[in-house]
Amino acid sequence: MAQRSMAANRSAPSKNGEPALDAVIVGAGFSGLYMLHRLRSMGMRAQVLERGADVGGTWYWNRYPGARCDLESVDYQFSFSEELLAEWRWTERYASQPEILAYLNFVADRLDLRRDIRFGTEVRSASFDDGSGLWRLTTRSGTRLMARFCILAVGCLSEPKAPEIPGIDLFAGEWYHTARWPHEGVDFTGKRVGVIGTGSTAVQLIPKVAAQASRLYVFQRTPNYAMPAHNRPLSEEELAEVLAGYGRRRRLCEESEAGVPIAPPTKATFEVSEEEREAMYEAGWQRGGINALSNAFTDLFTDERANATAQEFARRKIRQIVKDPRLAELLSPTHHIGTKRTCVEIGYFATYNRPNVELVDVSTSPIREITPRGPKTAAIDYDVDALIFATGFDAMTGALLAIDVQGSHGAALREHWRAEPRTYLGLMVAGFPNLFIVTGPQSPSVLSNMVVSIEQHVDWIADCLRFMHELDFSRVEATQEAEDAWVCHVNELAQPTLYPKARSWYVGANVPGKPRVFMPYVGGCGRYRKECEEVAADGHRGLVFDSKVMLSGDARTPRPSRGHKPQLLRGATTPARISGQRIAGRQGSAGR
Ligand code: NA7
Repeated sequence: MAQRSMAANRSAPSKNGEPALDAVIVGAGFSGLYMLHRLRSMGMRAQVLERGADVGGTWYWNRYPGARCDLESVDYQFSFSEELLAEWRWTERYASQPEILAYLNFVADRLDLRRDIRFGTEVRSASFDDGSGLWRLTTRSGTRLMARFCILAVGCLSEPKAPEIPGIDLFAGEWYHTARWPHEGVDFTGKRVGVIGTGSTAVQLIPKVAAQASRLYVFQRTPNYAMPAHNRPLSEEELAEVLAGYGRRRRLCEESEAGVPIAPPTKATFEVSEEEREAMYEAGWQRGGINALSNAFTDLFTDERANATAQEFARRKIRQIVKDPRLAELLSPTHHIGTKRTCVEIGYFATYNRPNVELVDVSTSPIREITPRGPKTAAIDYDVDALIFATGFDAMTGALLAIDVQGSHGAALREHWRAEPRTYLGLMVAGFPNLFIVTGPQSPSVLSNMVVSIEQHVDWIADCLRFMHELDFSRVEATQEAEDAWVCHVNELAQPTLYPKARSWYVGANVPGKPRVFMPYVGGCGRYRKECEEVAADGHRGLVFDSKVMLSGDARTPRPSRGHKPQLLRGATTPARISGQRIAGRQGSAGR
């Protein structure tokens, strides 16, 4: 007899007679691809809706010159499949955008994911129908879909933010936003180019454009800290060694703060002598990477005086690289290091030694408008042929709120989040049944290695759906109490740190009118993972299934299997030759 799959359990017909999907996933980046694979492997009928013309998410859109991951490539990949790990070869310590995009295409092909992805499909609205218990989605082109579960895998940095400068429509030259870069590339040879912004994106882009342009004006409002990448090719031997110990390496990532295999610091800044401190910072600088300095001491994110020592070290490095002391001063940040996203650079500061590059300080004299000739400050009219906006994103909530999401009884997510984003575990929202968010606000998300966090979120969601299937539930929702307690917990963790003090996109400061609240969970990947596992092991505490409120230690809830990691349903589809076997080897983590 054929085994019953999860799909057979609860598929309900939609009004037009089409069977509703079990799940619709919005977004085909790392999150959406793995979510689709997990759900399919459990026998669910799932479909991904993706606004881009192909897979990749952030790596599909951000094709600007110099785009590269700021985490080591061997850690910025999926770990759930031994075959994927064994077959893919990273060529550099920090993978470039084309290589990461090629990797995601490889994953999509290898897992045969494309047949369940609708490309060029932008979701406009998603609303929960209390009567049928289904989500109804509409797309920009008017397509309608129904699904039992709606999973938003839209990414944290996917809603580009234009600068609030009037006049761009009048500009006579060509202009680009880095997050919507032309696929055919742009040749700036011999052109006068203006770059607005000096965040991570601009730090990667500027050296590349400077090498082509006849003249490059960099309009800087706030300088940023940038650590050396020390990028280099990866040898076959090095890759083989990493792969041989990958399970252990990944476990370190999962248990770490930031999702990278770095041991946490053990000493406070002033526990060591000045010489020892200097030596530790120097060693970090020589290793390079985003955590070069910020992982040196335990108190760098809580003690302003401690943080100042790392700041001063970084500023000294800038003074050593940039020959003109006036420029070095302008390029020297003053905010608490790490509280705005630290950049990773390849020749960024040295670019300012080039004769064709001019740094324009717009901190005191902002760009007032874009004229047909270019940016205009109070003092100067700049003449450029091309303008590049490296002005970032409406981060963490922008892409979620771009969709008109309505939960039970028409409750609007935009309203629910008017004062601040509110979630349970960053995964669910009270009043929005059967809705999940991958790497949502109040999860470690942007403070962590996104791929490590994505795997954990997707696994948690898939396990929750498995749990529902086993108990024949069709509806799940976070309770208001659970959400309130989580928001409180997240805020309490962030409050004693220096993070909320910065004018960063972490607090929404880059978007006028956005609530000023620190959005990520600062407790670290390891602690967060434990909290999620405890919730699941405790009968999914804080969730309501159908009308049954799950309480801590609820006796009527069957205890999940050890580690609460489900086996594949017999009879469910498993993509050819991909075992889904996780190699990290954590207790109870096999069998996917
Ligand atoms: P960011 O980090 O938000 O940087 C945007 C930059 O644009 C930043 O330097 C802003 O200055 C600047 N900006 C924005 N509006 C203006 C105006 N009107 N005038 C001058 N300068 C302006 O975005 P990125 O794309 O670099 O990086 C985002 C993340 O993507 C990154 O952290 C990685 O995780 C990947 P401000 O600092 O606001 O003064």
